[in-house]
Amino acid sequence: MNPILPGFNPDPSVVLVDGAYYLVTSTFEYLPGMPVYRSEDLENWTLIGHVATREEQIGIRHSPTPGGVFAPTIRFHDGRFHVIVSVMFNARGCVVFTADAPEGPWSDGVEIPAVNGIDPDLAWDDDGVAYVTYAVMGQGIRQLRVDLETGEALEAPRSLWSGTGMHAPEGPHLYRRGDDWYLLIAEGGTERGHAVAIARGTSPDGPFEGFAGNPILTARSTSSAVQNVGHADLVDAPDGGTALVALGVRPGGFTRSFSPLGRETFLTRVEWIDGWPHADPIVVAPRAGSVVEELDPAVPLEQSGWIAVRRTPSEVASIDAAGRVILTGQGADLRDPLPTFVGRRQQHLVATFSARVDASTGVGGVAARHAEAHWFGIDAHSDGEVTAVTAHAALAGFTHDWYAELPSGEVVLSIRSRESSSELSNLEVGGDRIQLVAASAGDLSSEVVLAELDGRYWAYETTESFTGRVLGLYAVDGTVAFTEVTYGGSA
Ligand code: 6LW
Repeated sequence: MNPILPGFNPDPSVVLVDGAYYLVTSTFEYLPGMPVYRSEDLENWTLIGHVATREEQIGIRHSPTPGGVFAPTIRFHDGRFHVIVSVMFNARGCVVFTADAPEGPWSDGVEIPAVNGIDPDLAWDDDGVAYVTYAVMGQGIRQLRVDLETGEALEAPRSLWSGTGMHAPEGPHLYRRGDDWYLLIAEGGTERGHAVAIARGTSPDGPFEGFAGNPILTARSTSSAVQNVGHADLVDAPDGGTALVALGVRPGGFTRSFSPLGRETFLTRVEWIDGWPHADPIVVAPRAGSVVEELDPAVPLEQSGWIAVRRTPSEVASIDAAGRVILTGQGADLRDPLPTFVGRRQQHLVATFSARVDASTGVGGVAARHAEAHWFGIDAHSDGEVTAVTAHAALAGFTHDWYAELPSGEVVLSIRSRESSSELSNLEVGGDRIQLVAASAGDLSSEVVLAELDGRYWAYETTESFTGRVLGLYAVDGTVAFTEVTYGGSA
């Protein structure tokens, strides 16, 4: 099964504790931040909590897209789980959180002001001294010893390795194996050139010597269905071998290709030969069949993977006694940095998201968000006479609307996407194809397709965000009630 965590889940970091694996990923401008997934076999994962359940832990209220939570590392030391992260375009900077249990609660976090870079890693030497290894654009991989209780640096940052000479060495992780220390990094940039490289030394502070066989993993210049492979972490596999988790995208297209879901988490195996790791190429193997998931109002939105922009889902939405999701608009749409929007990751290349909407006291509907300048949606407003339905597409500062009228009353609003052909002879050159659809709830045969969109323009490659597509509910004005909130997907 690959991806193991479909939908945007980049920069995976994983730790093995007492026979269970715990994995965290980047969440940028969304809350709750840093989902913690648990698995016993590295293939089947369950969301068990989040590191940042309170906005104050990461302070992203004013961090512009694509800032926020970049690339956390999860480790276990002295009976406690640790997650270290850089919160970008934000005063908190590098923060280390701790918890007794991986599902939380996680601490408020200790800032480490001396780390002025991205992708911090945590490792400890035999004396229990903590090493933070991180990346600074243009300066390679750097490191310093830190007092994790106070966040104070125990020395000035040192240069550790600048990789094999490729662009953007980043995403470092440091491991001890026997008498050796290994420094794993990503390089080449988190686009099609991405790659994983490794170096070895006899102590955690180096010197490190690069492996002559680097990169140990990349998909660049291949026809692999998973591209951008990089930003990896190593862990002992259940069978005693070594496994590697990495980010990758599943682009649709011919030579130019586009990834609506963003960077997902994939798994592969590693063999050690003469003291160096060799990773198997990542093979895409989506779960067979299709899923239909209807929102269960009895489960808090956060626990079923719902997220919101710079606020927690429970700050944006409530569930009323009848089990309806209630959103109250503030006069702003998804262009706003604090939109009234709650959503969930699109996890399949073929997906449908729909809700039954009572817009008799407000304006709201369903939307797909990538960023403030990249989203599309369809909303409704009913008065006693008609239900006015408007589809919107926002693309890099341009917006376009389509309008239809249905009989007054509740409507079912849907977003449907399907893969486009990857043949050059076909005019559908990549990305996916999207329909924005409305129907009267009492008469689904009244269905109107208001807009058909070319999904190349709402993809990881074209939007300003580091995330992927998030499908959800929004309100612009007044109070809007949603029922039958349903996600369906395949592949
Ligand atoms: C992350 C960097 C990268 O900090 O993209 O994949 C950045 N690589 O390592 C955001 O995910």
